[in-house]
Amino acid sequence: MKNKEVAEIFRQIAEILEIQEENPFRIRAYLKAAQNVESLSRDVAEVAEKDELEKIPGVGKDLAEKIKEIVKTGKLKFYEQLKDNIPEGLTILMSVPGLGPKTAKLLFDELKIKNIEGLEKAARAHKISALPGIKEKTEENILRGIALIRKAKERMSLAQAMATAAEFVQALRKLKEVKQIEPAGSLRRRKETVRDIDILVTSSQPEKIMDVFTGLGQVKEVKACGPTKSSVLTKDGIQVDLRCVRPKSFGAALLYFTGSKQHNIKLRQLAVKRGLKINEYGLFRGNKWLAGKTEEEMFGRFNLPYISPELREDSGEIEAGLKGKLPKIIDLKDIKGDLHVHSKWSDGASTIENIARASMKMRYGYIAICDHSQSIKIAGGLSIERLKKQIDLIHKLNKKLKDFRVLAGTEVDIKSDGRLDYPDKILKELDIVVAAIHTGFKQSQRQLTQRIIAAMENRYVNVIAHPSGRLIGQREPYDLDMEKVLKKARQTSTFIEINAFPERLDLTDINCRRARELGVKMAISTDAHMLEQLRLMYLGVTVARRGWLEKKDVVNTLPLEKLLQGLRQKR
Ligand code: DGT
Ligand code: CA
Repeated sequence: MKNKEVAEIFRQIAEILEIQEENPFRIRAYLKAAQNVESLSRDVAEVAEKDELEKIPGVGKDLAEKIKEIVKTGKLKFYEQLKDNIPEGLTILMSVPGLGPKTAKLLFDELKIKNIEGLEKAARAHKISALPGIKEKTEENILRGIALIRKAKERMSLAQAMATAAEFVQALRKLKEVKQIEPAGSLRRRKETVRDIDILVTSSQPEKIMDVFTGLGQVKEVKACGPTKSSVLTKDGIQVDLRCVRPKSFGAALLYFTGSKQHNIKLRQLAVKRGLKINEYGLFRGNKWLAGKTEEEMFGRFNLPYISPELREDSGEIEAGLKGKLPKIIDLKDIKGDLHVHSKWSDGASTIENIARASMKMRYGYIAICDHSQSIKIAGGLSIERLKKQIDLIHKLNKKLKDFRVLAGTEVDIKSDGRLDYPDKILKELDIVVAAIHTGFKQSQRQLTQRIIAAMENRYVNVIAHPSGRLIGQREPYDLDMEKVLKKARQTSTFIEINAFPERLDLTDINCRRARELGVKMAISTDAHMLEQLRLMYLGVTVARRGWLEKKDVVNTLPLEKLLQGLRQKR
């Protein structure tokens, strides 16, 4: 997949343009295109081949040409030229999250810092805050940014892991020697980030499989090759381990290599208590083989029901299973609609009608159009007049559609003082109001928490979108008292969003679980800016599953009428 490569180049361009004090709209265009290319579920090369690049939001003629060039040559002349104009050390400094291009330039010029190590040293020695105009907090931010990059280098996003694993599984599944094949590890548990990809196959002819595996086109380096385990590095630098066991041990191996390690340890303790031995080959009493073919069979031997991989974190799932108290976690097919989608009216790519038709094909019953509000100009926020027009259009469209409803909504900005970006008299006209913070991330915990609470106190606000504001690997969550926010959500009957965008996944799994304990209802939404992104719903559902959520905890599992009741209950 070239998607990451393209996104990376576009991000770098944006940074260089920023240092050159270029037009912010132009900079934003690159960032936006980067994000959208990265989130495609298809390979961007394939999109280019079909000549459909311009369907990607934020990608016009110019960027489409640039993507084509990257896909074809692996490089971009425009970017190379830009880079030639600025020293490499400066590019490195600019890649640190939280370190703006201007400060980077200052550090490069004044302190002659040229790499991450130098930057870290200078920050620790407080040489940076000694410079005029630099706040003490900057050093803290830099160190956090460095930690973030190091972490991001070690772990990839779940979406990327799933895409990479799928390529390998697809290639290997075709072999007649492969009996069963299943990705395991943190990927199968759907953790939000994944260190390496573990794949399990069963076969009685492992050599052939390992040969094919290590010879696949996406492999750059073979780290180990043997009949039971091989490891490779892909061209993207991702490690993939393939393990081969006999069919008889498939369940035992799948259980073992899915983990988590802590979950395995708990199971082993249970086994020991019963005088049994458990490993990746099976469950044994002495040398007698008791089980191993399927996971169900393995769990059954411990009087446990099947525990979904997403729950296997040793966070109470085994205890709950023994008591018969495991939740019946939500499933993708429970979802009846998407409550946060952008159209062409703001910064999305599609017309409202096309979004509606695509949603109907997904067997949804409704979809909420939530474009940006007026002050988010950079994302084409709607003036009150335009929003009124949009509402009219949606009402007309609904008359045409059968058994489906487009909800008129907004993603209204919560301003830095907690006020909303639209007056109540227009919010009142909407079916659903989603509110979110887009600026002022550096406010104090008290201020940020208060802003969100103020928004929830508004009787028209139904959902708080991407509540923590984090971008995985790029931006830490802002400083929020999440406990307070969740309690207020419960008290005001405001729903909390689980944003399914790959780098957001926000609310996080852990907070979902806490929200559920507190009786808060959640909405799983894609925040889609193009039709294809409606498919990201599955990622949001994985977060919900890891957060132990059931169908009843998620409002967009409700049929239309019930959902509408839920939306009106605050008014
Ligand atoms: P990751 O790769 O850091 O995202 O997380 P995992 O969970 O995929 O970890 P990994 O790849 O090191 O190992 C895969 C699974 O193998 C892990 O989830 C559980 C199992 N495993 C690995 N090492 C041990 C161990 O020392 N003891 C036990 N009981 N299980 C282990
Ligand atoms: Ca792993």
